[in-house]
Amino acid sequence: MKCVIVGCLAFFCLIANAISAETAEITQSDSVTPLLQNASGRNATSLNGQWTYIIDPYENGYYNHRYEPHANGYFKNAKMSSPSELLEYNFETADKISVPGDWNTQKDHLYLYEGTVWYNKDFTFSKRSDQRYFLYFGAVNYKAIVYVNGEKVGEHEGGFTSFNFDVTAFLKSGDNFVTVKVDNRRERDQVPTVNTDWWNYGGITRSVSIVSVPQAYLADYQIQLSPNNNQTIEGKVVVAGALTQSSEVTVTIAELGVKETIKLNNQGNATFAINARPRLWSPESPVLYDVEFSYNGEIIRDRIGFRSIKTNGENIELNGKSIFLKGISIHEESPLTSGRAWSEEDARTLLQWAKELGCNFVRLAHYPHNEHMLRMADEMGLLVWSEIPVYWTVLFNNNAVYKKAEQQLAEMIHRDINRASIVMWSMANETPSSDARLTFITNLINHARELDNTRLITAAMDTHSTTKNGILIDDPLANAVDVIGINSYCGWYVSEASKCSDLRWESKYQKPIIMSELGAGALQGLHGDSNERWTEEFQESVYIHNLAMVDNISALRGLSPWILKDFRSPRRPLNNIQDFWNRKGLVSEKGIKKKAWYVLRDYYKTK
Ligand code: GCB
Repeated sequence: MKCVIVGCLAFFCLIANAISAETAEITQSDSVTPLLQNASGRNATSLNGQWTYIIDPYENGYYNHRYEPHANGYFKNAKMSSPSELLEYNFETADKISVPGDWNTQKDHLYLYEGTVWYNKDFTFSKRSDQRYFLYFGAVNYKAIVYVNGEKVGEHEGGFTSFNFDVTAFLKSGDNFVTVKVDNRRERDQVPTVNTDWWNYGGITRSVSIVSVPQAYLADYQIQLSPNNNQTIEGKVVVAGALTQSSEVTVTIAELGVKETIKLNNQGNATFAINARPRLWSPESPVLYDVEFSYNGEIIRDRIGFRSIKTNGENIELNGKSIFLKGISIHEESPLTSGRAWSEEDARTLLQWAKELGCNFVRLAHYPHNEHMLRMADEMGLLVWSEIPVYWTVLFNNNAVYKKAEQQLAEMIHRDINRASIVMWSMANETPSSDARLTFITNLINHARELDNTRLITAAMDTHSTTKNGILIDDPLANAVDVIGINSYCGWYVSEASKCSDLRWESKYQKPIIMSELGAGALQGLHGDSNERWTEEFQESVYIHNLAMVDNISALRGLSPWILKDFRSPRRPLNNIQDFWNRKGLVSEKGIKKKAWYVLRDYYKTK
């Protein structure tokens, strides 16, 4: 038996075609039950659909008039038993709202609302004594306090990551109700903080379901190509609950002739390594295999791609070959209707646009996107940069804020660890340089590498020094990442488009560079001179000169211009031009292509 260093699984002892069992760690945050791996691949009852809601700006449903938490808040879903009784809320007669979905675009009067809204859903359920039940939320922006049948089951903070609670003890056979207090107020000590350039869409923005698993269940698994040997598939399994029933997990990949029985150790964990020769996943050939994990009567199905990603000097290597990342940045906003995107159709449309543009890469900004985006990227063959909302000026010297960022990082990695498309975890966007910021983000990087060091680490930076001919990349954070992301708005926020082509970039670091943002605003349909701001011609010219500029950056290994589609932002009030839309999209909010679209598409044809 020999110990091999294999990236994320560095502590794994591998025996060819054999299974070994060791203790592995499961990611968990303090406030919620550890996230079930692949909730969407398990037995589940959907709670999507119409919920009732009550707007509660003063939080009457939570605090009494002395501002003490209510024992009988709205979460009790009380009913008036006699006309003389006073109850000033009633979910039964309340207005309805769709889940998933943000409230801002569903209800005109909530367009700009930030605060508390109570959601309630009545449902009937048939409970089995041999099952355990998890109430699973794809995401709630920003804080959720969750109740089942009037009892609190847990709370979660962070608007873009999935979470679940074990509700076995709270559910009953027959009539049940779930109540969620959703609060999307922006606060200085949150991640993100008060100041962003996107709409603060509130609500239960992604799917809700009750997932049922056996009493002893497979809680987590990880499966991937060994970073050092493309004839080995390796991973780990973690079982939770009463461990007495079964001591084996079976992994089947029928197409590869794999059926392995993995022996668990007495803590219910095991690592494994299997000899196999999968065809490798890549944008040209996004091969996915049907993988089944079975344990204690439960079969969990997943679709898995196998590939490797590394840097080598200034190169990024996918499956051992240098690659140039032809990308575009994307916000999680519905392609034609705006509002927070959440559906498979939304994901398909957005990513299909990226494919049409000639992309092999997307930067999913500025927070973890819904799971459909990642699964669709796996299917369609798009490499992904996935990011947490450590954006601009979060409180870098505040440890509680650090913990929130770390929790979101862990939740993002945990949910998406098995997606071949994700090649990069991004820690931050445009954070002003300081010692506190460097410590904060370096700690995040260390944490990300502990959880997953099979992928690359990046961050989008915008602090550089100027030189005689141009710009020197010298942000100390660049030392800590694998790939340097650079946001630069030559011709829009600085300088003039025609001067950008001659700008020379130098870097102090021998690392790959991705131009993670560049761009300019244009109102689709507005035409004029290329010097006239907001015209399509102005944006086109910025693209032409910036693409000439980036061609001179010797370590450039990709770009993801800003941005695929116009998106809503309260920072953008200019009448008749912006009207609360950031206009840097290559397509309008209605999906109409602007002139710059064709410039980028033609550029990618040459790459
Ligand atoms: C940036 C930010 C992005 C903004 C963009 C803009 O640098 O990273 O979130 O939306 O600029 O349009 O100003």
